[in-house]
Amino acid sequence: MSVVGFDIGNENCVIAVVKQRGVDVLLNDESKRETPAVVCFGEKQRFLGSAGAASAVMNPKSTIFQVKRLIGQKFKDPEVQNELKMLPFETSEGKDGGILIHLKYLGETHTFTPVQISAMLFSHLKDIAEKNLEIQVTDCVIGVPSYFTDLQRRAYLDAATIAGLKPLRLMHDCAATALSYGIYKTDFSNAGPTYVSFVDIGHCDTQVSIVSFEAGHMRILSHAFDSSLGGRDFDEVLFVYFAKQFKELYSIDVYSNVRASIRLRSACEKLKKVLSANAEAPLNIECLMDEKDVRGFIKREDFERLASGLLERISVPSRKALADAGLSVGKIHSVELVGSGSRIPAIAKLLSSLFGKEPSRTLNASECVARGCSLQCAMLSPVFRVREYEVQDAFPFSIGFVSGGDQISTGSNGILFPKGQPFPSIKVLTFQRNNLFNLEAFYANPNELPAGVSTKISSFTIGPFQASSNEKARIKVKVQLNLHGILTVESAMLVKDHMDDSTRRGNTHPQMDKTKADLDSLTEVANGDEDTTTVHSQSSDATANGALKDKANQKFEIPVNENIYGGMTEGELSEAQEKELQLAQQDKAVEQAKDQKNALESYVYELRNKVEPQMYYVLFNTYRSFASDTEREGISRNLQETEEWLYEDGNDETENAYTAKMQDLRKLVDPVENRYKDEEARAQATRDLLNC
Ligand code: ATP
Ligand code: K
Ligand code: MG
Repeated sequence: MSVVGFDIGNENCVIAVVKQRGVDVLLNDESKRETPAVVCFGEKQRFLGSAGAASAVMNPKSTIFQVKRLIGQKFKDPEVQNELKMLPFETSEGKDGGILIHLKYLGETHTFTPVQISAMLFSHLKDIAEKNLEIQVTDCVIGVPSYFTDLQRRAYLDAATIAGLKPLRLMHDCAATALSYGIYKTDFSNAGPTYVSFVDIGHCDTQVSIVSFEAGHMRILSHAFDSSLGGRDFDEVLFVYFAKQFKELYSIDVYSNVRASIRLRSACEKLKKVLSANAEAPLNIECLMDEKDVRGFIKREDFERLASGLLERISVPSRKALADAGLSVGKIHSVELVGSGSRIPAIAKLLSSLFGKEPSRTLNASECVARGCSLQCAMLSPVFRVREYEVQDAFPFSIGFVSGGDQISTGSNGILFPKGQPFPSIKVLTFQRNNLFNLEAFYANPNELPAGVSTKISSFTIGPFQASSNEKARIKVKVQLNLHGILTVESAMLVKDHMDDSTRRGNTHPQMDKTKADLDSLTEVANGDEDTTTVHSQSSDATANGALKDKANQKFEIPVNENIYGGMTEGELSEAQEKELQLAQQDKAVEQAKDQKNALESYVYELRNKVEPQMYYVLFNTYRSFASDTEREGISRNLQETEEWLYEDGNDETENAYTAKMQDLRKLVDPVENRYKDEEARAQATRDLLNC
């Protein structure tokens, strides 16, 4: 069984696997440790990962990248609209308010959701892993940004399902990073916790977490982020600068030309990287637009000046993470800088002045998320033994519940799971109802969310059920913030006991006056203080007040219906699986045809250049008797024809067509070759006999 961790970034993906001796990062087909997050629809097949990146400029409108920005998002969200403006492919609004991507492929217009495109990427990564490990890969842990909403997390799981993966956990990027940092460290002091700040700057986002380490366990104290601040924003600063300059110098408007924009953007990204190691750097692009070659140049200090606003913004989530953790800068033992976007020297400088200490680069900046995910996968896997280590993550958003207009709470503003809640976590709500009812989950504080994100999560219909008399029934609803950070209703139970209902009423939670009539108690069953991996085994009897321990109680499971605002139905999911299978088969057919064509070409080549002189010899000289005149003519003619066919009609054919041609040729050549080989063997045997 596989224990694989995936970091699926906006720009780069990394696959790590736990082996007996430690964690390995897997190489892709190009022997690279990072695989570009690109899906390109070529003329006849899809190109995924590295191949996709290589084909991007050729197919600007059918190359999908940064799909992680779009997955589980609403088309109308203004932030999403900004995002879409920067992307060269065509999009529209889906039925569920999500995004649809339109592109031309195989002579038709195709429509895909971001979930489907992500699934293509996931399945490419799965293929890479399987090729490396030579086993089927299903169980895995996938990194997600801490700011992912319920819908985005569900969308990731859907994409994984379509790709044939089974994530044991969606793990917050920084939690994964912290795990890969903490699990091997044995030098934490016994005097108390060691606090470390992890700053991850990727291509599109910045995430900061404060983590408390003690021997044998780590606890996330806070997650903060800027979901729209990453390496690409620094590219954009350069892009705008040079676009303006080229307009003045060369009278070209790159904004009006998709291909030119893509090329300039990618040149700016390269330039930015050069500036990380050099004080100045040139930018030259041949034939950028209107057949004009362009030349530019920038100094690092000018770049830093252009980017000063972005640099300033990095300090915001850093400060917030500290404040949420309730720690002052002085308490931070070290600042660990990760994510390749952090390689800009000015970023380290800024963090250094903010935290009052030089940031460290203890971890491999581009691999730590995947490594941490693979470790978590090993810890969750029933077949793998890892050292005892406890991971306690915290959820970054407050979650509230309402039922029939009444807020349900533990006391503060309708919040059931407060921000910072360790998870997974289960809470049991008890209601007195005589009829089917609704529960509505929502993010309780819009300020905690990335801009533009809806506060709606999902709604649950509890029931129908049959109360015994005219009395209201007592319903226990078990709500879970699960290991993925997704909210679910795990179960709803109708509880019947012989105690008089009036004795129960005294139990009402004092702070829940607003819902007194409906909700008589709230019980926390488990939270992240428990080993995160053992929560699943919590039995439903494990309530804190022990009320349910009474064996006289009878419990009846009642139906729960979940309504997600967006997302895929079961039917849509299997349809997408079907479609992905078709597309993958199409790709495979094209690949196999290519392989078979290559094989035929080399065979023809071999006969012509290596074997033919020999064949000639075989056919026409010493071994004349091995081939008849007809055979000789037949082979020559067929060789000639096949060669011509390969250059013309057979340039682009199916696997079968190439195989058939190969067989035709072999049918003629093999008998002659066999006779020749037999004779050779006989001659050798005779020689051997004479020698001894
Ligand atoms: P995200 O975390 O947003 O999903 P990601 O994980 O794919 O994205 P990373 O691979 O961590 O992102 O970082 C990619 C970013 O790092 C790109 O913007 C890239 O240009 C930038 N980058 C890579 N090398 C350097 C460098 N030497 N100097 C500056 N920036 C760099
Ligand atoms: K990455
Ligand atoms: Mg990343």
